Amino acid sequence: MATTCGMDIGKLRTAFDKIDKDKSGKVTCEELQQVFKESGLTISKERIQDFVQSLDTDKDGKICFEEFCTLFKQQKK
Ligand SMILES: [Ca+2]
Repeated sequence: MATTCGMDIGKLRTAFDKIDKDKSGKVTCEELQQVFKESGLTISKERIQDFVQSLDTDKDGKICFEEFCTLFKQQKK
């Protein structure tokens, strides 16, 4: 069974799909900012771009599902 450090991959997928509003399979800075806004958090575009860059291992400027999963792997340490 596929798990990511104890996290259910299905739950991660659900969370990812929620952020990925246009279902492109990749999360953009704009989509992330929208999610934070809906949560009542105002985070500057610069900070979101830094965050995306820190996860963006293939440097396409977007977060794919695989990159999204590494966020949870890193947090476990
Ligand atoms: Ca990427």
